[in-house]
Amino acid sequence: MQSLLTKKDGVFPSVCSLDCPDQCGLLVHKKDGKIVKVEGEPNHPVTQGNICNKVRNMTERLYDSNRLSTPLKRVGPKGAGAFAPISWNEAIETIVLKWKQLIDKHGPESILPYSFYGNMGNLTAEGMDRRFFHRLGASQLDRAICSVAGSTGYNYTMGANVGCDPEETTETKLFLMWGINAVSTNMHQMTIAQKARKQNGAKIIVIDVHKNQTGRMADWFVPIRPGTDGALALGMMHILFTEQMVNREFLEDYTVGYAELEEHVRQYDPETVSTITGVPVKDIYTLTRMYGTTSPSLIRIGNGLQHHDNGGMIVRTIACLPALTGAWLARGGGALKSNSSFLDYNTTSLQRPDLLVNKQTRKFNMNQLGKVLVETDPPVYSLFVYGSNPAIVAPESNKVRQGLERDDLFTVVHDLFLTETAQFADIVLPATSAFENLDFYTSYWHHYVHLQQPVIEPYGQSKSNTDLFRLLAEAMGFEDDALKNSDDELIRQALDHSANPYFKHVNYDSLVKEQYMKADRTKFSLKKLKTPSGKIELYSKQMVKKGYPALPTYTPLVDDGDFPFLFIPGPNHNFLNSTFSNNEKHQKLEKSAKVHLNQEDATKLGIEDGELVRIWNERGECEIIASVGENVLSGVVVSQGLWADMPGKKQLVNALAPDRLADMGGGATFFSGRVNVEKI
Ligand SMILES: Nc1nc2c(c(=O)[nH]1)N[C@H]1C(S)=C(S)[C@@H](COP(=O)(O)OP(=O)(O)OC[C@H]3O[C@@H](n4cnc5c(=O)[nH]c(N)nc54)[C@H](O)[C@@H]3O)O[C@H]1N2
Ligand SMILES: Nc1nc2c(c(=O)[nH]1)N[C@H]1C(S)=C(S)[C@@H](COP(=O)(O)OP(=O)(O)OC[C@H]3O[C@@H](n4cnc5c(=O)[nH]c(N)nc54)[C@H](O)[C@@H]3O)O[C@H]1N2
Ligand code: SF4
Ligand SMILES: [Mo]
Repeated sequence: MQSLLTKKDGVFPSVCSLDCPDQCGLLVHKKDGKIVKVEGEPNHPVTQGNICNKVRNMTERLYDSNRLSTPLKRVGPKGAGAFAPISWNEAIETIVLKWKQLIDKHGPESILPYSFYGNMGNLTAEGMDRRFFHRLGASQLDRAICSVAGSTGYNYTMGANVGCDPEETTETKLFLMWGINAVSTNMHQMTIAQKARKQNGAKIIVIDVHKNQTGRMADWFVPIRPGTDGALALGMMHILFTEQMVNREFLEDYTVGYAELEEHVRQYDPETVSTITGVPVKDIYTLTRMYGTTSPSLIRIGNGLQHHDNGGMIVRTIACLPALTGAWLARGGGALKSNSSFLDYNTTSLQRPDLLVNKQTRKFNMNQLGKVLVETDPPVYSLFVYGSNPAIVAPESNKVRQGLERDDLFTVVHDLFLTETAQFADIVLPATSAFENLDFYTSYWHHYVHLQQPVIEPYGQSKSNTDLFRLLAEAMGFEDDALKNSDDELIRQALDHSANPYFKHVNYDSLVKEQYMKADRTKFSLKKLKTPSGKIELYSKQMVKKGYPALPTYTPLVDDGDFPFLFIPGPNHNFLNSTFSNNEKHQKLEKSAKVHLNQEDATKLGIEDGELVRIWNERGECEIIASVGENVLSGVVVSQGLWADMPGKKQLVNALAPDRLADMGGGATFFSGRVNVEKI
């Protein structure tokens, strides 16, 4: 492979590294060895040259004057942000010395890695780091912050993360965007839906708690009370059965338990469901009749609706709907939550769990970082953060902060910026951007795997995650070959995966030639799903074994106290989680943090549009500008964006979010917290 680094000027293929389903093909324009422009790759079969505003402005972030270029050590109190540059040698020696002392005194489980998908490259996010921490014997991290509750629920019904091919949704006639803010978070699904609307009269229905940009673009916006979507889906099943809109042949051939389900959903009559969900009875009928009589129909299941106490069961339930109508049989029909199973690669070979000697090594759920740092005994004495910004993104942020402030906690952060988490670090290490690394990427929405070749040299003294962990392994004296493998070798090992029938034709050499390759979906069969029965499981014995009801069932949110409002602190359009929240360009595009309130509620509280309000509960408080109107139901408040606190601005919404775990997979419950709101 000829290195792109030797060419100082030109336009080079690339891929977006961010944690976004679209995984766009990019073209990177380079001049004098620097990136001057990032645009969409017009030939990319799915993303077709369009990219979001965030990434069109990526050069501002890459060359932001605040980007880290050297390692730093803390020279003031924790959290004060006083740091001095040091050499890589000193940084690595300090870490290794401290870790060896901790291991001698408290064992390796006193060290905890904390990471997520700030860069979705598989080597970067879950490659050499996993090998290193396995070999170290560090405490393990359960990476449950994003989508695991819903995936677990979906898999009870469908067996794996398999859904409709988004490229086929050009033929879809009815889109149910369910708990997804697709205009901001999956823009190409929205582009396809709008094209289908124009070309074949497709309809777009949005079911959400907030009439945001996606809701405003819909043909019909259906507002719903948070955490009640399972009941709506069951009410739809009730009508589908009673009005004979089910496909009995499909149910017979492809599912398990439809007779039990038919009996079971009698209790979810439209009146009962309307009382739970706040959706009017006539709307439940209209919605169901449209769904029951339009083909192909697609339910695009979002992440928002599973960030709830009952998120697993909600997704498990919604995932049953397309089986009732047989929507799966039509091109562009069915459901799409995640398609990641089509692109499963060899994680065992990449991550090498065999390097972990003590299989009983303790494991902590990343959603409870505050609790882990403050309450765990024996304590965690060292935290190593990379590819994540827990001071902002983790729930119960006041508790997280209390943990990060501990004097006896040795914290290392590897990032491109001095994030809010890095402010609390003892040692900060500069990270390369994705454009500086070799890696491969697998989308969780479309069916393509991409190669990223390094386009530019590392910024300043920054190092990639894989280089960093190879360096740490050497400094710790670990001799294992697995910790010396090059990035090339890691990719070859990961792509060698005959167990995935959709992926057999993909290998490193072909990927180098092609740049991106599609999973072979022809190997997919609805009759050979990964459920125990191989069929779509409307009735699940597996769930009974785990203590859940066998049939999809409405479960309410957990009681979170008496505060009057449910609080939904969602992401925003111009940031990606907290990424870009520190870049001036993106802050300007977003203007300011806002909280949406219903007009009636605001009037009662004497709050006017544009006024600063205080939002609080027993976990914390924020002060945010109110946006008053009809975009949320009474009793619901919605904020957008993971902003950091700034001088005079308390806007860290996760100060209010609960760290309870969802019903399945240990998922996060960001959107199930109650708050009070008052005028300041
Ligand atoms: N611009 C941008 N794009 C992103 C991200 C970002 O931060 N910014 N983040 C990326 C990541 S990591 C992820 S996981 C995805 C997330 O993207 P999405 O899957 O779109 O998830 P959210 O935006 O969290 O929530 C989606 C919608 O769910 C709604 N919602 C909340 N609770 C409920 C409920 O109980 N019922 C219903 N029906 N709706 C509800 C919210 O109002 C919101 O409109 O986006 C990715 N893309
Ligand atoms: N209130 C609320 N909280 C949420 C959510 C929500 O909707 N509402 N969404 C949740 C969800 S779905 C998710 S996925 C999480 C996301 O949480 P995080 O994964 O923590 O996401 P980011 O805030 O984007 O932080 C990623 C960090 O990785 C850094 N980074 C990027 N590339 C690299 C690299 O190559 N190496 C290293 N070492 N660092 C790198 C970036 O600079 C950035 O600081 O947030 C969760 N938190
Ligand atoms: S953030 Fe999403 S939409 Fe934007 S360029 Fe990256 S993959 Fe495409
Ligand atoms: Mo996420």
